[in-house]
Amino acid sequence: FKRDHHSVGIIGAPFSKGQPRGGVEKGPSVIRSAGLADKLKAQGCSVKDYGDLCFEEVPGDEPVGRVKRPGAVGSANQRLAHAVYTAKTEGHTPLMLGGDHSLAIGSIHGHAAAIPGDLSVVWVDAHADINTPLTTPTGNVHGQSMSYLIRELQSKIPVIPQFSWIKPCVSAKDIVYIGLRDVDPEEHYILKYLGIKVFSMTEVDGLGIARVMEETCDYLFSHVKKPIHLSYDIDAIDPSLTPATGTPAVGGLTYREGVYITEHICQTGLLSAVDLVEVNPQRGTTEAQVQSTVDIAVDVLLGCFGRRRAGNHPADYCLPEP
Ligand code: 6HN
Ligand code: MN
Ligand code: MN
Ligand code: MN
Repeated sequence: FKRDHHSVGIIGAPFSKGQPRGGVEKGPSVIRSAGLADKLKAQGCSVKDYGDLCFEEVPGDEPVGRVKRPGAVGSANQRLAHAVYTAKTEGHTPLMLGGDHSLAIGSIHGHAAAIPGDLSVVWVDAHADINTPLTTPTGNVHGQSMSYLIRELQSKIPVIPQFSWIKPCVSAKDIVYIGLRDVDPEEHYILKYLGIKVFSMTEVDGLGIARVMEETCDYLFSHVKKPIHLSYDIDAIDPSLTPATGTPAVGGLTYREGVYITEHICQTGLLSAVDLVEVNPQRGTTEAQVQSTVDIAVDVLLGCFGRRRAGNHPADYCLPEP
């Protein structure tokens, strides 16, 4: 196992229009304020902060079919795709701070465009976010992100002019879900129909997180070792720990399971881009609830970029001589 040195390219994406609740656009600022960049540097990462993206207002942004705010979602993701592409081609590991999970469309799209072959996706979430525009029960794009990206699903996706720039870039066999526990019936059908690998909370309970991560890597590495895109929805973790999020679901990952996933993926040496989404400081009822959510989000990210609970030291450390 390698543990490589990362240069992290932080991209803030203060965007909330993939769902109806205000506040999730404040995710980048609360995660930054918790000291993310300094903590990454303290553990030996280089950090380039690209700042927050600026998203345009889209007037008269009427739904297309059931899909809400297609103009805002389409243009924000196109901008994000470009930013992730740039960070990646400049040699950084893009870290996208959301914002809602519709942003995975642009993040994965930009990542895929910047690397020569295909990537694999590890999607850590209570939800599958794989509704098509025709199955979505809510019209919210944060519950549909994966459907636009999966090659095998394209015949089921109607034309949405604001999304016409999106080229499907992920194969169903290169996706692993971890933490699912709130999946719509149509989504469950899609996961089965495409044969997508899923470790729901039932598998986390039955196998334990160590087996789940071993099997995740065995599965993804069975052919070629592709760069990993980790898309981490904070609602994967139990809402008793991370309550400040828009669509909490009981029965989630413990803190230790949530961090173990990141430690394991980090030590593969294949982590190539990360999303951390759905932190919403307006959804906690107390300041302590918001703080807990943000602190855990930061710990998840530190785990992605080399922090080990056993401790760390610089590769060139020498004991002081008396
Ligand atoms: N998320 N399945 C529901 C929907 O609206 O399609 C919930 C989606 C939640 C999305 O948490 O990123
Ligand atoms: Mn999600
Ligand atoms: Mn490519
Ligand atoms: Mn979710």
